[in-house]
Order: sequence, then structure tokens, then C-alpha cells
Amino acid sequence: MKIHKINLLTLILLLGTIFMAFAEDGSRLWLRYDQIQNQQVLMAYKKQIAAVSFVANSPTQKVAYAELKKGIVGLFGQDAIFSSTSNNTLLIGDSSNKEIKQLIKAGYFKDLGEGFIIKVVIQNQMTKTIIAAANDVGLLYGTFHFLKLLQSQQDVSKLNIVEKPKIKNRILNHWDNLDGTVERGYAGTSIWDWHKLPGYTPTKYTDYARANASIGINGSVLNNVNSNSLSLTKEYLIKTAAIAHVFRPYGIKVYLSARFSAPIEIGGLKTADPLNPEVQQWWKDKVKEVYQYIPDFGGFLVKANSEGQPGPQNYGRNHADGANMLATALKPYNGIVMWRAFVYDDKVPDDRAKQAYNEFKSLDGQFMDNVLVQVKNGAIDFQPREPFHPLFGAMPKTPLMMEFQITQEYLGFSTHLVYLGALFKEVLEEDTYSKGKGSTVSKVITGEIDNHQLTGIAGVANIGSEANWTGHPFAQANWYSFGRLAWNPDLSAEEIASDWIKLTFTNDNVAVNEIKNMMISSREAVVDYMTPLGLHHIMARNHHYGPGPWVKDAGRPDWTSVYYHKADNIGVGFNRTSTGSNALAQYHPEIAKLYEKKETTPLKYLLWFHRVQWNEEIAPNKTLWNAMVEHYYEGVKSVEEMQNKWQKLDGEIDEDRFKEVSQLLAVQHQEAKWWRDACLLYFQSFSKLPLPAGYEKPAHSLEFYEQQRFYFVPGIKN
Ligand code: GCV
Repeated sequence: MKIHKINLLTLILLLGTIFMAFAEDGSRLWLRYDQIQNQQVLMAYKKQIAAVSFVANSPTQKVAYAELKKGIVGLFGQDAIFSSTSNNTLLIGDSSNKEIKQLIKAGYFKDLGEGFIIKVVIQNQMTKTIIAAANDVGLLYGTFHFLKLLQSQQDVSKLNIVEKPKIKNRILNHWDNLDGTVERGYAGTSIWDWHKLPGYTPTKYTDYARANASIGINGSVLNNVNSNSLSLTKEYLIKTAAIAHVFRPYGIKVYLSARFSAPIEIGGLKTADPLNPEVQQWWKDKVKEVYQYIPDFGGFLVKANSEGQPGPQNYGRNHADGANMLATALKPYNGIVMWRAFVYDDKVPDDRAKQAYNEFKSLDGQFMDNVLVQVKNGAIDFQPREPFHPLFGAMPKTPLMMEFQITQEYLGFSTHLVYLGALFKEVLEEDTYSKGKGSTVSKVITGEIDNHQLTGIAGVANIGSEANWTGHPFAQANWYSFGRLAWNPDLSAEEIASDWIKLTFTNDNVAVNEIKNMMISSREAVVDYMTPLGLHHIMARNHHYGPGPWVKDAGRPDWTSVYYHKADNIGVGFNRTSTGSNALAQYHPEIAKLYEKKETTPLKYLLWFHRVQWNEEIAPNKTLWNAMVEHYYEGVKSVEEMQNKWQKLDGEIDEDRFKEVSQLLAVQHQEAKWWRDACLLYFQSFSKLPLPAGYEKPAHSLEFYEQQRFYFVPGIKN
């Protein structure tokens, strides 16, 4: 026998390579499939799933099969049996199968749509675990769901699950530019490499599709809403088609942001007037061309007449005229238009919070039936906390699509641990009262309230080229929770967090609870150290990094902070009641009545709707000033608590991610203190009131904070 001699250097290199191969860079997201260590659980699973029967023919069935194999081999270990000859079988299949036929007969498939069934049937000592669906994509979703149950080590011995999505279009919006930068992106550059497309489609595109399909996302708008007409040229359509080809088996459609002035810029027309027959024909021809390259193209997302983007109002037309022109072109192909309600033009209104409602409410009923109006969760702009957008519940004849921001433009970029599941959920649960009590935002967007079949939800993606996709390991949870809530807005933020932790970090119950508590409290923490009590839009100008309550003279009043907080020596806050801008009148009378008075306005929205004097008591024995101080300090304290909780997990979490999160929490702590001190010093310059006894003094003067300048901040064109 020949013995190979390995010298020391080779050994070190070899060990180094092995070590590197196992470095935890977070790239596997929540689809890790590490071998189950709990032997009892593992044995039970192996017994129940001793064999797999899955006839995979179509491309989607094939990717489902590949995922299942990857998952089971990973979770069970290399010795996992993957044949079809055993009594205890995992049976995945369609209606041609005997067992599945029985389920169809029993009515299980009724209205299943993209949903799935997972059912365990025990007959004559044989256990059949059945995953079935009415179509391929349902089968894929069912497969992912089952793998999730195994990964999170749940009891699968008695499953009887029927799941279907409550919202039809579950879409990520990428604000990715063709030059590779990402507007408000904090996780590196764009993952779309337009230069190398269509020839090169890296594995990352497949992994992106897998990750999205695993949480039910079924659409992706590839380019920024501040769009470039070039995206609609033949050259770029061919590139887009290559991405669509990768996504197709995963049930993900591609969409594009369409620039309204494209007929002029790439079509050579003199106008983009939506009522001009030549313009209408141009869009019809363009859409026809798009479908030649991408037969299952989803449709267009449009930002019009907002922040300098062109739109129908440039020609004296309204948003419905613009949307309907595109909808007409898309209709023969079943494409949709997602027309954004985030509008504000050159004319500064008395209150920017009112503008979208003012422009859209009267158009209710005028949009074609393949148009969704896409509304941000709040009326200003993805702030750490906003009351729900008054358009929800106010346009019963129009399907409204929710737009959440997953990327943390106003919530600490990818440096702060902030679990957005809690924010999303808070908005979804708000009651619009549009059809009586219980008409929640969630029910408006699922179509339940106004009987809409066309429904949708969008999340502005936080994905970039960084190895872990989202910059902060915990920012993955925000992508994950968006997908889960898009599928079922009734899930709780807590259960989604638990699932994510189990799939991403650990199945240890104590650790899961600790991390979950951190995540849940993180949302309130960021509100406290940035914008407590209804404060909003007080961040630094333009790049939005750090505090900037002093921002004024920014081109137009509603780009400043002083416009929103209106602090002076008497008090602070925006009066949106009937004695002020009366934005409250845009809400249902039930809410308007309640929020009209300070005493009945929830404290979390106080300064959003009211001007309050510094010395006014807003709670028993608590003045506004003292409450504000308390919140800001509480926010920083919560970050300290998160740091302590995380430190206790040393050894429980792999070293790489443990260290990464520890370091990021330390930065978050610094930045939370920066926000607190800068904001309180600024507001103190008006209130002239001291910090109550016992609070740590700010580290610097107000001037120091005001003079901070930052260069090459991510997320904007520097
Ligand atoms: C894509 C905010 C952001 C902009 C963004 C805009 C929008 O104003 O700061 O970067 O532009 O929202 O949603 O259109």
C-alpha cells in the first residue's frame, strides 16, 4: 500500500481550506439544511420518510425535487435514503396519483390556487406523507414548507395542512440602477450584472429565486422606480429575459419599472401624453415586443409625477389616464400596472401627508381592472413609525397594493438590528373602519373588504451583492418576514421571528426565545432613539444617515425636518387636526374623532397629529419634555439590553455571525446615542428645559452634531 506523505504546509493549507469552506458568511440564508443533531427527532423523521416518491417532469417539479433532495440529504445526513421503495414514503405529486385523487375527491383542492396540502395518512402500518397541489408552483411551495418544518424540527407525524396565499401578487421591488448601484441599498451593489447579461446568469440568481420561492414571493421588479428608459430597449429586454428564464421554474415573474417618458427618450416621439394615439400605439408595440422576449412578463411599476419623474400631469392628464394607457397595452397579455401613489410634485401642498389622498381619492373607480394603486404604508415616507396611509380604506373600487420598505433607509441602514416584521404587522393590523370595525389594512389589501380578486403587496428589497445578501445578518429576517406576511398577513411577527431564528441560527428553545425577544423589542427601540412620540422625518438630508432635526433650507419646505416637527420655544409637533392641516379628515370619522383630541390620540402618534407644549402633561405627572427624554434614553437602553442578550449567546451561535452581530450592535449603540444626544440637544435649544436628574450627559455640543459631515454614504449617488 502506498502511503501518501503530507508535509506540514500542505496540512495547514488543507485545514485552512476546510475551515474557509465552513466559514459562516450567511449566504445560505434560511435554507441551510444542516444535519439535525437531535437524534430523537432525526430518527423519527428517518422512520417516517424512509423513501421519497416524486416523479419530477416539468422544470418546476425538477427544482422542487432538487430542493427536496438537497434538504433531506443535508438534514438527515449523507445516508438519507432517496429511493421509492419503502412503506413509509414521502409522496409528492399531482392529481394522477391514487392517494392524491382521494384528496381531490374529498374537496381538498377547492380554490387551492397556488396553495398546497400536506397530509399524513396512516394505513395498514404504512405512513404516507403527502404533499400535493393543484399546480406545479403549489407543489414547490409545499416542498419548501415541508422542509421548513423539518429544519425547525417540528412534529410532522400528524400533519394536515391546507395553505394558500391570501395575496395574489407578492413582489419585491428592487431600486437597482443599470450602473449597478442600488438606491437606498446598504448591502453592496446590485445583484443584477447587466453588463454580463444575458450570457452569464450566476448561481446567485438561482439562489435568489429559491430563497424567494421558499417564502412565497412570486414577482420581482428588477429596476429602480426612478427608472431609466434603457430598460425597455431591445438590448435590455434580452438581458431581462435571461433573468426571467432563471426565475421561471421558481414561479417568479419579472416586472420592470417603466419610465413614463420612454416614448420620447427611446421612441423618438415628441410627447408622452397618454391620450395621444401615437404614444398609445408606441406602448402597445413596446409591450408586444416585451412579451416576445418574456412570455410571462408580469407588468409595469410606475413612479409618475413624483420627485422629478415624468408623468401624465406633465400633459394636463391625471394618474388614471397614465395608468390606463399602460394597462390597455398590457391587458391582452394579462399584464398588470402597479401605479405608485407616492406622489409629490413641484407645488408644495399645505401638508405633504395629504397629497397622495388628494390626488388619488377622486380617481377611485376610474382605473382599469388590471391596475393596482401601490400605496406606501404611511403618508410620508417609510419612517420608523407612521400611522397607516389614509388611502387604505378610502378607494373601495380600486385594488390597493401595500408598499413596505424592507431596506432600512430610515431605520439604521444595514448597521442596526431592527426587526421589521413588527412594523409590518402593526400597519397591517390598523383598523381603517372603512366597512365598519375590523376593516383592517390587511383586509383591504387581501381584497376581503371590497371584494377584489386582483391583490398585491410589494417590499422594497434590501438585497445586494454582499455575501449574506442583506448586509446585517438580521436584515435577512426582514426579507423573510415580508415574504411570510405577503403570503399570510394574519401570521404574528413573533411566530415568523421564531421560524426564522430556527432556520437561521438555532433550534435551542432558550436561545430562540432570547433572540426573538431581542427582535421584537428592536422595533420599539429604534423608534425611541430616533423618532419617539410621533416625531418624523428628522433625519440628515439627502443620504439620511444619522439625525438632522435642524435640517432647513433644503430646496423645498417638505424636504426639511423643521417642516415636520415645527419646534419652537412653545412646543413641537405638526397640527393635523381640524384646527391645523386637517389631514385627519382623510381618515374615517371614527379615527378622525379619536385623534382630534390629544387625550385620545395614542402617544405613539401624538406629535404626528398635534402640536404640544413642552410643559404640557401628556401622561400623569409627565410633561412632554420629560416623556421625550425618557423615550430617547429608553431607546439606547434597549440597545444595551440587546447587546447583553446577544453576549449570552456566545457559544450558541457560530463564531463568525456571533462576532459580526456583536460588532454591529456596538455600532448601533454608538449611533443610537448619537441620535439621542443630537435630537435632545436640538429640542432642548427650544424647550430650554434641563435633562431630568440621573441621565447621562450628551457627549458633545449641539454644534458638534450639526457640523458632522459624511462622505460616500451608501444608498445614494455620491
Ligand atoms: C426611489 C424616498 C427615497 C427615494 C425613493 C422615493 C420613492 O423619497 O428617499 O430614494 O426613490 O422615496 O419611494 O420613490
